[in-house]
Amino acid sequence: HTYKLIATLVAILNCSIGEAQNPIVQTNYTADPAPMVHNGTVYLYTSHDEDDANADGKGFKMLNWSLYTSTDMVNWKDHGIVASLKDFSWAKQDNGAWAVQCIERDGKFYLYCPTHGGGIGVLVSDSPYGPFKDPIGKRLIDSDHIWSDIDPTPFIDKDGQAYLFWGNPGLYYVKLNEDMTSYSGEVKQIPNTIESFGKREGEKNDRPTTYEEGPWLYKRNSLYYLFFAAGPIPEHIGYSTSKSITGPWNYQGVVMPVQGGSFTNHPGIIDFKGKSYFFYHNAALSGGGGFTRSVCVEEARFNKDGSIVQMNMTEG
Ligand code: FUB
Repeated sequence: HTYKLIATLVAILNCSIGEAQNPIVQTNYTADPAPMVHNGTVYLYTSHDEDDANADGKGFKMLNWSLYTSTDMVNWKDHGIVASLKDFSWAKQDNGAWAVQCIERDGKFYLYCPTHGGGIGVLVSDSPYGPFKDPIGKRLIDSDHIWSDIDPTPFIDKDGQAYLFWGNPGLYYVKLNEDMTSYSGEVKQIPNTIESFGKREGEKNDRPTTYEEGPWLYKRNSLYYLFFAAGPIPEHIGYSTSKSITGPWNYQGVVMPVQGGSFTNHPGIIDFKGKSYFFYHNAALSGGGGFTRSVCVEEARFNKDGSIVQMNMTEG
């Protein structure tokens, strides 16, 4: 009887304090979750799909980026818009404020921002809440494949070397300098091989592998993980692992299958207070769709061999 009682109490506690409500944000359309853990708080930066995105038939309508925080993964505080295309003097307002990611280095917070069709910029602040300012006054990534320059994901390796990965359909990276606002060397491309990203099924186009977009770098024990949005469209989430941040990457399979009514999905993963959490987006809010999305989260579980347990989207 005692064991049964304890088991019941644990189950109740798990329900009441262990699970977030999906979608996390119920008052705005949000997408492209970019969680960051800093000093016991989860800072969740998101894209913001405008309410009237479906009105003119032009697709994505995204002008700025939002921030939500939590200290318990249950209650989330809305900090509103923390950065926008207007923060870049060189960006056009009809560029897209697509998937951002923030990283801390030496007490400063660097927000890598794609301006779809206009290159990738970086904003800096002394605080994760902003205000964020453009320290260089120009694009950080200004390549000759500018339409590919989306979904930047920064990562600082154990030797202190910082990297920025990004791209659709190619996956590119640079070595960031210590200032985090410039880089050294050439833009490199990760070879888009079937061994690295799995064979693409279905769609007849020039993409040989499942890699689509939305890379997210993560390290667990000594293994590097590259999560990504995978094709064919509608997207699922796949992942690859490597012993080194620059590869070679080995395709491992599906993290989250196609679900949720949005033709895109976008991964973000963190460790927080002894658990791992996998963020993604779908179309679960009322009025939701491919251009009016909602950020959600699941607890992520790993097997002893480092593989991740496949997840389904949950509601409520
Ligand atoms: O939100 C706009 C784009 O859709 C993102 O950059 C992609 O990752 C996809 O989620």
